Amino acid sequence: MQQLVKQIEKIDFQSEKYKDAYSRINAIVIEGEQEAHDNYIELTKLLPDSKEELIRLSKMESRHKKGFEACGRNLQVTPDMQFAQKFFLGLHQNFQTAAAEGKVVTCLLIQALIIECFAIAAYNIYIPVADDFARKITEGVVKEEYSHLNFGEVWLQKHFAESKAELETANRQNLPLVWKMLNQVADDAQVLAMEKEALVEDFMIQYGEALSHIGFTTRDIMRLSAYGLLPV
Ligand code: PL3
Ligand code: FE2
Ligand code: FE2
Repeated sequence: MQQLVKQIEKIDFQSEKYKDAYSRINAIVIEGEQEAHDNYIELTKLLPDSKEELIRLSKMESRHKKGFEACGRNLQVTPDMQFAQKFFLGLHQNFQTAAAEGKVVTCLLIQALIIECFAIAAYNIYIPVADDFARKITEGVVKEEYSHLNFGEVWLQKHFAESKAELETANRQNLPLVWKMLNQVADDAQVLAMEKEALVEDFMIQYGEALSHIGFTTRDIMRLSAYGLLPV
């Protein structure tokens, strides 16, 4: 705690170094919220029974995007959207391919589990070191992200037996991308006083808990988590 207080005292939100790092992190979050919006809309085609709920989730994502755009404006930062689109390309393409093949389980794993857990970890670690304006926005956003994660958990739990094999394959294909993304963002996150170790830890806790809610055993979760460390 004392360490955190010292760290926050040192953060100069107006320094060129902070604003430069923020231009990429802010863009990643804006792009992530936009893609999350698009992915929930795409999912309405695969899950017509959940159409209304998915539209409700997609509207929240649009609001999150607007909130983070305001955070960038508040610091007079222009988000580097080109960088952010490249950052998400791997997960984006895997989602698109799965959606085209009607693989709803893979789509849910990518969006509702992996991306939402990534967002929850990042936002939780960001909140204590954010500027006052961004902290309030991020606190509101992260609460809603838990409900998106929950949507995926509930559906996958209900269909666990027939989804298990596809979940394993989708995890194997997509979890390594998360580590690649974390490594790409680590230096910029550090400038914002967000530790890579804390991001990894929070992500693994969220993701592991999600897998356990769906029905995987501890043994399965260890194995699935280890796949993240192997090259795709
Ligand atoms: C889904 O609702 C949102 C998807 C957003 C994904 C965000 C990933 C963030 C990784 C970057 C770590 C720094 C976060 C800083 C927070 C402003
Ligand atoms: Fe969101
Ligand atoms: Fe979300």
